[in-house]
Amino acid sequence: MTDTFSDYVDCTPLLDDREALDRFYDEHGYLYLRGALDRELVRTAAEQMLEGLIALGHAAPGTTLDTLTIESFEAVDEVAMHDYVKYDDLWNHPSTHKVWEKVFGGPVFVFKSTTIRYYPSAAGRPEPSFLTPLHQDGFYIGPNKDFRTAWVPLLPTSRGIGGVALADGSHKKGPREHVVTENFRRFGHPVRGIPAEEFGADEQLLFSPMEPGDVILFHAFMCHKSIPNVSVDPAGMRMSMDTRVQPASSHRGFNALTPWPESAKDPSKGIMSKITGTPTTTE
Ligand SMILES: O=C(O)CCC(=O)C(=O)O
Repeated sequence: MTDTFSDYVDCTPLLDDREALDRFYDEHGYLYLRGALDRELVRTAAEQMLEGLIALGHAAPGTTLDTLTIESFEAVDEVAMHDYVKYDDLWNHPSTHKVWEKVFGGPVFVFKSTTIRYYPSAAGRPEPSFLTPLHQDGFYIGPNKDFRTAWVPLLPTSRGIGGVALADGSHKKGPREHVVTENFRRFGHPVRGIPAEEFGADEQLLFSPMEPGDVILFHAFMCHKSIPNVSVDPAGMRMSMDTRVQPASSHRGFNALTPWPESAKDPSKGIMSKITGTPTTTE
């Protein structure tokens, strides 16, 4: 696998062309929409994340989004942070639903589970283990696979700040084998990813800088991974959030219905059962 990236293609001009939008999604497995979300709503979520980091003692009072940096992602109480970031106000705002409905061609349900990310620069240090290895969300989330992951930056991202890289068209091969990768851990457990040798040399990774208001949606079988924050001069924060969206009429599984702070506590259900290797009682 190579770590040179091509850009995501901007699909915003296709938003009002149902056929072209679906054709692009079927072929590439993603839709990158620039400036599609209300920037004020995204800014509010960023401010709330900042407020949480200050309230929990990881940034000094008076810190702004321009000056924010924290020592470590892992030192922050992730469950407590969820009380500050009112992401459902963004995900379920009428203006956001209008975008989802154009993407899906009908009414949608937004998952109650959202992951919030506030990653300081790790320049010059080993790659942080809380990042994600190459994987498919459909390996971890189900039982239905008709959801799409929605990933939004709360602050501008760049090659240095990092974000998420997608393997163009990789969804077309369907579900892939995931094996334990010791380098990537969550809640102290090694996380499963797609082995490098299973990933074709011809599978092109995409990554582009993103701005608040942009959103990238991708297929449950899209192979994707974290790009670390290695920013220097200036070293900036990576702040982003991701959730999953599915047709309103589809079955609602465990991760669809369970807020992140609750699901993070239960090693026998949803994503956690896949991470801990606990036999699944509910997916
Ligand atoms: O934001 C990231 O670093 C990775 C995102 C990811 O893996 C996901 O949304 O499933």
